[in-house]
Amino acid sequence: MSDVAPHPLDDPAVDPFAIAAQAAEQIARLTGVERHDIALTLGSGWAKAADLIGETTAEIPATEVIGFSKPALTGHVGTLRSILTPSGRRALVIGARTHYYEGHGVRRVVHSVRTAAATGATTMILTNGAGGIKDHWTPGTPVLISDHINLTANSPLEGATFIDLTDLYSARLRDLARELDPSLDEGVYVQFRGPHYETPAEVQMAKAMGGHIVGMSTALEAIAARQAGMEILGMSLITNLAAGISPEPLSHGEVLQAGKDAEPVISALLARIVAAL
Ligand code: 8IG
Repeated sequence: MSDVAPHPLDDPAVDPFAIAAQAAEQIARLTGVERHDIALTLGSGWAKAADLIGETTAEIPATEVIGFSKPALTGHVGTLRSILTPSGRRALVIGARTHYYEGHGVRRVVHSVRTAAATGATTMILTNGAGGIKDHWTPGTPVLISDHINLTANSPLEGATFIDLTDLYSARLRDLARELDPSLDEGVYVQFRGPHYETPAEVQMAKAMGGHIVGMSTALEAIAARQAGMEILGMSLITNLAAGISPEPLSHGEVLQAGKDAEPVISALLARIVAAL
């Protein structure tokens, strides 16, 4: 479509960190907040947290900021919110996630994380809705991500950029979350490309590899967040048992409903975590 403007991140000659820096400047101007301290990406089931972590002082459509793409899914809000927390910290809430399965490349997937880092955020909270491999995780269970297995066969790092991923998901932040809710379980997140859900055989493969959670986001974002030097907290809302773990087939409608039902509880939990950071 020749009437669509080319996306800046699609030009290999463009430095993605320069675009992220420009995006951060635009956010500072549009929100009137010079620097943010914490950033949160709210995935399916987590959006209500934005209303609970503090006072929203500005909300802007993500498409007004350079490098952000139009949301692929309705129900994915597509805004950036600046929130003042009760402890006086500035949180940037990213309600606009670009998924790898959209096929626009990894640069666009991790642009929000790089932008968050460029706004000054040193903590990155990544949330998602996902499938559970542990059969006692009923739909609506929030779990901490302890580590990940990246099955996308891709990386946000370009060239010979070697980044250590030991303790990628901060043990300190997981401990802090568990202090607030000792019942929180944790598991290894396996990112598949999607957008199809896994076959039961693929879920068994993920389990045999040491995985506990299956999803379509977060791992690539976490790598970019680590590259940017941020401390990362990852949380999944288990909205369904992964294919074949329960005898029932997966339904997108049920996934959405489980997310809706759990939303008030997990959003309140996330708000308490942010308050304790
Ligand atoms: I919500 O079962 C949600 N997202 N890969 N598998 C994968 N992603 C998911 C699933 C799931 N449920």
